[in-house]
Amino acid sequence: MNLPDTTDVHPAWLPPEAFRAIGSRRVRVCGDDPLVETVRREVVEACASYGGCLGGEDGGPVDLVLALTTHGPAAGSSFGPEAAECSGTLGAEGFLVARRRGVTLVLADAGAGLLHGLFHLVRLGEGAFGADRPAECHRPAMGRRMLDHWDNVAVHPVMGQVERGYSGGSLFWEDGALRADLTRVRAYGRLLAACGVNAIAVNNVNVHATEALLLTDRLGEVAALAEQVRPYGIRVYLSVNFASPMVLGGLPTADPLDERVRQWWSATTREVYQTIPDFGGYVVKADSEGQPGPFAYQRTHADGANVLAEALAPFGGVVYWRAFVYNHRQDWRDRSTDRARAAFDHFTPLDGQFHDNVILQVKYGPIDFQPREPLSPVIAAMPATRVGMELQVTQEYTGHQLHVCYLAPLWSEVLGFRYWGPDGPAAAALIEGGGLVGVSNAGDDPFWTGHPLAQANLYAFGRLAWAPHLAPGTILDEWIDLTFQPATTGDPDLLRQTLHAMMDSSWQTYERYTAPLGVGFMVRPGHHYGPDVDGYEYTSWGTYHFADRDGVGVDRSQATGTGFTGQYPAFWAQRYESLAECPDEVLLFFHHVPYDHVLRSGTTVIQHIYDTHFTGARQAADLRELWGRIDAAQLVDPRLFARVAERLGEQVRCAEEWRDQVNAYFFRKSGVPDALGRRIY
Ligand code: GCW
Repeated sequence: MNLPDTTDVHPAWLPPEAFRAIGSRRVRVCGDDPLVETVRREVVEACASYGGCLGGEDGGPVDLVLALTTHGPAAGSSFGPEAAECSGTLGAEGFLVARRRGVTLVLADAGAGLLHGLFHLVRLGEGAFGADRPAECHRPAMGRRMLDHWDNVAVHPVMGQVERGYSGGSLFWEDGALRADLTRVRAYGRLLAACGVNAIAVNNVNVHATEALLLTDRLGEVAALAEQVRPYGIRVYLSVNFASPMVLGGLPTADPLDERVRQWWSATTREVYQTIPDFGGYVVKADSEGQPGPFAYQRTHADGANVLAEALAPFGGVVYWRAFVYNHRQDWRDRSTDRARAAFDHFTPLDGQFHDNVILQVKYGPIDFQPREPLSPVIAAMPATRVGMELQVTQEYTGHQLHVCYLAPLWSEVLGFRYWGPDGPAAAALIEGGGLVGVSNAGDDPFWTGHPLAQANLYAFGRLAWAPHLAPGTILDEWIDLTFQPATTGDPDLLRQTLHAMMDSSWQTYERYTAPLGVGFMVRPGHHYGPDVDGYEYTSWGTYHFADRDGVGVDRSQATGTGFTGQYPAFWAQRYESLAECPDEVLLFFHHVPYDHVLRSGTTVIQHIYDTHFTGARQAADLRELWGRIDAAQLVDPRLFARVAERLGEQVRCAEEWRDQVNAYFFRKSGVPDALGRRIY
């Protein structure tokens, strides 16, 4: 099988030129494994373009050897003790890179590792073939690095083909049917493997009637998708409806403790594995936003998750059970219910009750993927449970891929957060067992992600899941180097500087012109784009800011509020509780304060709101200016240039709208004028 040919589609971070360094070498690939075959194919293709050659396993001089350690004697012995010592310790996906006496070596214990090693060489480019390199071992920090697709098979009347999708239609389905041509799915798998992702859940966690059938009648479609991504070491998962035994099996109940239900899940799962032997497992959104779940039978979420886990266990599958459980039918007058508390209250009493092959999938913040939230306390509170963290790559709350918002700095902060203070472990270490899950931002758009610069978010998600300590700027450099090869740019330095200037702090810019100080949710209800300060204030969704003439924010203290601060380990419980010590950026998440409250930064809350909104909107306009510099030098593909330019126009407009609505709202509430006398409507 050849590499995917998707000529009308932007190649993202794998343009053919990225393979120039490898493709111009004499290469040997050693090992027998389907993924080693993929490596071979990649090398053959690269050599066909750039004049190199793939040699046999013996004889002849070579510049590059890619070998499984099982073939080590032929390959690695001359690379010294480091290479020899690594053999057998690299694991399923790790690899070693070294260079000595003009030969570059990549060693891996398994095919997936060799493939990751190949893509590492792609990142290194000519750098892999220069001076000697001491042996360097790379292993992923987390074994599970998954993207969830909120794709519907049938177009949903409100949510469309892809729920919260801003990149066109689904890569998998079109108008109710699996796409006839799945070439692009294969190309997607290749891109994902090249940034480190190794799993995809193919359908929406809100499992509607048509999509429920993927588990049974339409399983062949899932198998077809699995076939496309398998050569890139990617396993396929399915979101399933908790009520499947009723909806699909005709049983009168979905009670997880009912024997018939147990048997139904076992038999159904057995069939899944007969069709897709390397199937990954299930993703479940239960008792959440109207989805069915174990509460209907007075059972716990551990009971619910375990019945699926038992069915999957004989085949090595896992169930990702989402912790996004809260009352979405709350009475806004009810001040005792706090959505932020919900996941902790529901799940921590169940710690230790989940089977080993259950992963509790927890959104990084306690509410819902806002541009700024404190970390979910659940991640630190369930030591006897495998916990995974969920990030949102798709920009539901960060500008719908119409705005530039490079999310690696946010994710990096999240992964580095230390629940027990500076001497405790980082959040990344707490999720090693459950891994990282991202809601994908990819679709059938020719640029994959709607906004071409949003490709960097997809790339960064994979890289951070593999290596959470990587600096966002380093990841951005990798993405720039791969995506914008010298052949496609006139002045690479100008391009690099400009993209850094635009993207490095674009998340903070977005934060400045939207909801202030961690209060969140001032978006338009429903689609969640653009400002509507009171849009959710008197609704059932549990996302309020409580602004009145005197102040704003949610009192979640233990002393006088909902007590949410008490869900954190002491180090942060104390800091969040204390008005004086609470970090400014999340102040309104934890406290209701008067407008003249002085922040740690020295300004008052009201002045901070005005200042950040004026600054943020101006910075959005600066982005457009910066992009204009690129045009002058004609550095990038004109279609890409135009797409970015058009979206920057919308970002500037929308940022001004945010600025004016938020400032006007708080001026009218508070009556406090802007100290700098700027125009507020
Ligand atoms: O943020 C909310 C979204 C819903 C989504 C839900 C979830 C798939 O607005 O569209 O549903 O989160 O994570 O389940």
